[in-house]
Amino acid sequence: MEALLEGWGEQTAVAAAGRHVLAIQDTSEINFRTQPERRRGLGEIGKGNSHGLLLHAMAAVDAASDACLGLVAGKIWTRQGRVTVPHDQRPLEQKESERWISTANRAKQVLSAATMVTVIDDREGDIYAKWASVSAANFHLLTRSMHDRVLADGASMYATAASWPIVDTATIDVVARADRPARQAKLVLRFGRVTLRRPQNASSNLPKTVELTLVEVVEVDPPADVEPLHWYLLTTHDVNDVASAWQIVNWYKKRWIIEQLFRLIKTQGLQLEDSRIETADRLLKLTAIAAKAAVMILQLVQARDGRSAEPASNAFNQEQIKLLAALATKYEGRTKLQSNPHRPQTLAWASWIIARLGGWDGYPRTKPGPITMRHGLQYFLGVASAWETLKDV
Ligand SMILES: [Mn+2]
Repeated sequence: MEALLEGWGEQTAVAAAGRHVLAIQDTSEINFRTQPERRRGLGEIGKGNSHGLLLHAMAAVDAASDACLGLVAGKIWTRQGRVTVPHDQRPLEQKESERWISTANRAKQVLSAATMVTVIDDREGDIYAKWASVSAANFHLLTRSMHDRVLADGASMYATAASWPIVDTATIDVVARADRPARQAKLVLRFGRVTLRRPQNASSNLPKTVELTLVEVVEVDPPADVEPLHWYLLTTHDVNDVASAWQIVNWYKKRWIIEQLFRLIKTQGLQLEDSRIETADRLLKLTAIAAKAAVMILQLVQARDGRSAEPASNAFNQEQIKLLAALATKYEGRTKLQSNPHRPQTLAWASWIIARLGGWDGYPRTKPGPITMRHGLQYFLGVASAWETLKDV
């Protein structure tokens, strides 16, 4: 398991060199079917009414292009029984929330060749110990605030933000979700500096205060029955003007890429939750492999239009790239329309080949999706491992 998780970051470390990397982390519950007499070794998830495991993953994304560069680090576990000591009375290292900090710290090593890193977490990652201990030069944090906080001067953080002037407005398209239709939302923007006071339940080894930037975006005049958009984004980045405040909002919006990865693992590609493997130990390993495969699928789908200049090495090693080139000749069509239009050794070129292996006809009128890429990858990785084996015979 350790080796599988280590392996997540190997190619990512190389791909990250010289870039500003958004290191986006989140947790997803993987639900497996069990019966009371057959739990497959799996602990409780959700509200305790289902069984499965938890996948915490961090993905690296190029801040300028949105290209997914690979997985960075993470953790996969299943719960053993129920914890009886209340959350507040446990030291951080005994809480599951420790993962937000340890994964961010691991990113410092894996992404050491990046020019800048911004770790992005949803509200669960709003932990004082993280704000107080993780950031470093060119290593930033950006997290949506979980709850109001007391500032060093005793004031409420949210009330303080409300006293700042509105510096800009914008109208954005909000996509439809199960619980709400698509709409246009009018947003107002404020930002400023805040000095957080160490909460009472935080370790007294941590600094008494931490200074951060707070960017608030809030929807005005929302339609009736709709919960208005309201984000308080805390970050270690300096924000001195309206453009950099919107930049923070835009980086935070990239968080959906990790949600997309989880969808690829579960419902939109790999159907991991349908696995029939019987033991938790093997399901944990399968999940680590599925996460890596989901990243490759995402990279291939992202590259299919040929608009990026990303190299094939973001997803494949040198041996695999040689094999891709060998297979490519077999799939060159009789017509120009059916030939690989992308520069060799690019990710777009690899994407075209994998899609062909997955059953795509090569005509640009249809675009290969995640399922096609999954089939192509499965075939390709099978051939690659047979090739590896035969080489040494
Ligand atoms: Mn989350």
